[in-house]
Amino acid sequence: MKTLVLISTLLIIGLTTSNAQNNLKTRTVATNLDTPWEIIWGPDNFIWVTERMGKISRINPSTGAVSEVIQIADAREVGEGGLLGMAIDPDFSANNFFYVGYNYYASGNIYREKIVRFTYNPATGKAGSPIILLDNIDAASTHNGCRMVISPDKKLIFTTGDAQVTSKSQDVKSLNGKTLRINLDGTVPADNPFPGSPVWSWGHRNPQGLAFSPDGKILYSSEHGSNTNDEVNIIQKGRNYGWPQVQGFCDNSGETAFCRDSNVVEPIQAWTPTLAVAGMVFYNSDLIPEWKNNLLVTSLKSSRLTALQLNESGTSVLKATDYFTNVFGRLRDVCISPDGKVYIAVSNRDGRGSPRTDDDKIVELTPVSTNISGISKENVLGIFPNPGKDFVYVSYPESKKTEVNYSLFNVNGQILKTGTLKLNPAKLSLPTDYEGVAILKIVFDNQVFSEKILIKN
Ligand SMILES: [Ca+2]
Ligand SMILES: [Ca+2]
Repeated sequence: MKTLVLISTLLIIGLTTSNAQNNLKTRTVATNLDTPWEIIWGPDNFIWVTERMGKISRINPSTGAVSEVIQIADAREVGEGGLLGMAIDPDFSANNFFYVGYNYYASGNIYREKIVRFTYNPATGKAGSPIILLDNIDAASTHNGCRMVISPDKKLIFTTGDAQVTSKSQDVKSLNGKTLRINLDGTVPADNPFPGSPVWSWGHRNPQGLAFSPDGKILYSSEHGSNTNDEVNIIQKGRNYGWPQVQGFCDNSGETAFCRDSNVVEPIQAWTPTLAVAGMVFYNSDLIPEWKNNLLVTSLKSSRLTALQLNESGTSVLKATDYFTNVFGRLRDVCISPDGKVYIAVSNRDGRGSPRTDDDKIVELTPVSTNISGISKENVLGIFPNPGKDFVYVSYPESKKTEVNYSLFNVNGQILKTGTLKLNPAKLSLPTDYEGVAILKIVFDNQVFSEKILIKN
């Protein structure tokens, strides 16, 4: 009976998660982490990770080996607070600076948030020399925001939550419920909207995702809604995003007057029921073609990765597709390697999840080589003769020396045959019981290549 229940459960999970991730394969990179909050592909080609209890590590993406960089002595994990966001200086190779946001106890045991710069020592693999850039931001056991990015013009941009006092979000003198912007030395940029203030945008509830478009011109922010309306916003200088008067779009009678009078910016995407949206990235690689020009958004409660396909200018969402729903559990953050591999951080040990064996994990997502729809680069493979009968020759770029696996599909995506191509060019025998267009697909150098073959028998 137990087995039957398990099988049924697996079938249900299988059904609810089918299709969308069929083109992807997963690899566990690291295990036994505790609430990884920020993951970044570092300039040293390691994955840098913060864990909420105060630890920063570098993870070797090939071996999964975890090297501790620092345990921040005064970081305090309370509820959803602790060590949270991190950003690495764009001039890291010269100055070894990185930045973190975390919660701590100020004098009088008052829970606060601060932004601190550390210096990494490549010789020892450790970090130290903390310099406080901004501190005494109100904190609470929930709603601490604290996602962090560095803009192309080298400003540190980070989010704060309302720290459970909703009125702070509309108070431009408060640092809570805001997107904040400071110089990398902690001073306030001269072009901020309020002279001498880090406030860049306001009216936020608990934003925990930030990502720039590839050209650096659009800043996206994800934000936890209350019972309704998780949001993705485009952050503009000096603008009001509505909380707590407005949730999601300006779409009910209680909101319209405030939206008009306060020139509220509406989200580009809202979810009701809420997913608990967290970290996100802008995907612009060719490795996973279906994700090009998509925002990849992790979610905790809904335990999935959602791909938001954007219009060409990046200003609106055309389509939302869910991946890996309930496959790993709660997902906190996502990062991308320079060659387009995607990494997600599982967060089942955060006090709200159900830890599974080896949690928490970082998981790598890459394309499956043998699937029709993960395509791909064309006009790279040479096919001759084409149309072909009995066999064709396949040539591929000279950089490819060793043998490669191939799959041949019909136009419905069903496999006609699979095998290995050894020489370059290689002789490929064609099926004798099939006539029409077939699609040859091979993977090498972490890319998928495909070409049509017209089979004439
Ligand atoms: Ca809003
Ligand atoms: Ca609304």
